[in-house]
Amino acid sequence: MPLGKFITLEGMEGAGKSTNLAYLCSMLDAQGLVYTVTREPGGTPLAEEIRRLLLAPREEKMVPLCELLLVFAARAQHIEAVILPALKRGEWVISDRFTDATFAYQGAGRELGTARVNELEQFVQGELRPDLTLFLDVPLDIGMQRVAKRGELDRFEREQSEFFQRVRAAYLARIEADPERFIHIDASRELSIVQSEIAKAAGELMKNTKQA
Ligand code: Z5A
Repeated sequence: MPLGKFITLEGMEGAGKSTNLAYLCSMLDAQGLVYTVTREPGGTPLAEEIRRLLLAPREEKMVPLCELLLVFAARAQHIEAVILPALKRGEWVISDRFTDATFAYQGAGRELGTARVNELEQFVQGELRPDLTLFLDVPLDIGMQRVAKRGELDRFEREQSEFFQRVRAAYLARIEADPERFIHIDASRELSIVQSEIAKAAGELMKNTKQA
């Protein structure tokens, strides 16, 4: 049985990952593909508990290294319990964020650098990498306006704009380094335009999979 395909969605705050993930799933449904939808941090009951630890605002400052290790602890559980079993069953896996977010938020946002993230990526994931990553890009002010409408902000959403500028720069650097895997989508445009780009990218992957 060939492995399923692994697609990740990444984006700036309020870029519309959740909205577009639902759209991507509707495309897979239309093709009759079997898939698992999941998210990071999270994706299993234990990893969701770690997610709550990571997102909840608290009085005690969480040091960046603790944050990094919690992210990878959740990921280790998620990969072994959900992602790998689904891929081995031949299912597609769609994850709302994955390790590119760690390079962006912990590596750049928290200024831990890429070397430690690289080491942990190799240690925790082995050879597992996404086949396709959709990066939804919006200017900070537009994204934060969208997020503000949702009410209470989580620990990341409370960060200053310099933090998000570092996060965005790190995503752009990763896209530049691996243009085959990433699709960079300007998500400040109308949803229908954003979704037509998603349809094109996912359609290519489906076509290539059928031909392989
Ligand atoms: N994190 C990390 O630090 N390290 C890691 O390794 C990982 C994650 C994996 C939670 O992630 C946090 O975890 C995240 C990074 C950190 N930091 N934050 N914040 P998350 O992905 O769950 O949280 P999020 O980034 O805030 O995503 P979200 O809440 O799912 O938002 P979204 O999916 O990007 O947006 P949305 O809910 O689909 O859309 C927002 C609103 O905009 C909504 O009202 C939509 O209707 C509207 N929208 C969407 N698209 C459009 C367009 N095109 N036009 C107009 N309006 C639109």
